[in-house]
Amino acid sequence: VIPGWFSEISPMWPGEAHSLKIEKILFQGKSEYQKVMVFQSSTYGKVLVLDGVIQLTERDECAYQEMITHLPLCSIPNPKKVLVIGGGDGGVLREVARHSSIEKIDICEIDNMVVEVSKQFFPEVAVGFNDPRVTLRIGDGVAFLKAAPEGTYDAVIVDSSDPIGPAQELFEKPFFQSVARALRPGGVMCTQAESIWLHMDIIEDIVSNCRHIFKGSVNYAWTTVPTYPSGMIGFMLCSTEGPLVDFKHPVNPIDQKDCQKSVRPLKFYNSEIHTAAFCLPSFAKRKIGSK
Ligand code: AAT
Repeated sequence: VIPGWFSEISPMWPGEAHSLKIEKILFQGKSEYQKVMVFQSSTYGKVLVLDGVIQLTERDECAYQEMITHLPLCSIPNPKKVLVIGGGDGGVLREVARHSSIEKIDICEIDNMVVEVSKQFFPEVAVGFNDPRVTLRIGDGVAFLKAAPEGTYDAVIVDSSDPIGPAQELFEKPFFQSVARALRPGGVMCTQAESIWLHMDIIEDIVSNCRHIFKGSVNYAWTTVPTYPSGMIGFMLCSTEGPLVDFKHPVNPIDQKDCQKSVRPLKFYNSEIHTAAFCLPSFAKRKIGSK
C-alpha cells in the first residue's frame, strides 16, 4: 500500500490493485451493509468506494451508466416502465430519464447511505432522483422482485456491486427467475456482468443460467471503464419470450433532442458503440458463444 494512494485490493482480482492518488478523503462511514467512502482523487474527480471497491468516479461514470441503461432501452420500442436494482447513486436513473417514452421508474437500492452520500457529493449523478417518474424503495432487490407483480416491466436494469457482499444473490438463478417473471413478454434485462479478463467463471455461470431462464435473446456486451478492475466491465442482456429482441441492432436510437435540457449531453453512448459492444475477443467468444 502506497501512502496517500487508494489501492483497490480484493480477492476477486488477486495479484493486482488499481491505484488512484488521494487529494482528500471527504466521507467515511459504515452502514448496516457496507463501508462507504468518498475521496477526491487527483485525476478522476470524486470517487465512491463501497467495501474497498470503486463504484464510480466522476470522470468515467458516463461509460458505465450510459451503457448499462441505453443498451437495453434502445433495443426495444417505446419503453414505459423500468425497474432499477441497486444503482443508489442515481446515475442509471439520470440515463433512463432521457427516454421520453418512459412513464414510471422504480428503483430498489439496499443501502440508504449510498443514496444520501451521492446526493451530497455527486450532484451530477444523483440528479436522477429529481425526475418525477422515479419511485425510490430502500430494500433488498431480491425480495423486491419476488414480490413484484408478474409481467409488469419493459426493462429491468441490475446495477449491482460485485458478488461478494450484499449483491451475492443478484448473481444467482432464483433472482434471474424473478426478473424474468416481472418482465412483460419481449421485455429486457441488463445486468452488471463483470470482466472477461478476471471473471470468466462467473460469466459462464450467468450465461448458462440466463440461457435456461430467458427464452428470447441472451447476449454479452462490454464497455471500457478505466477505474473498474481490468479496465472494462460487461453486461448480460436477455429478453423474455415474446416479440424477438435483436440487441445488436438498436430499434430505438436515442437522440440528443430527446434528452431533457437539464441533463448533460451523452458523453459515451451512440448507436455505433451499441452494436460494437457485442463484438467479443476470440477467447471470450469461445467460452460465451452466442444465441
Ligand atoms: N452505479 C454505480 C455502480 C455500482 S453501484 C451498486 C449498488 O448496488 C450499490 O449502491 C449497492 O449498495 C447496491 N446493492 C448491492 N446489493 C444489493 C441488493 N441486494 N439489493 C439492492 N441493491 C444492492 C456497481 C459497481 C460495480 C463495481 C465493479 N467492480
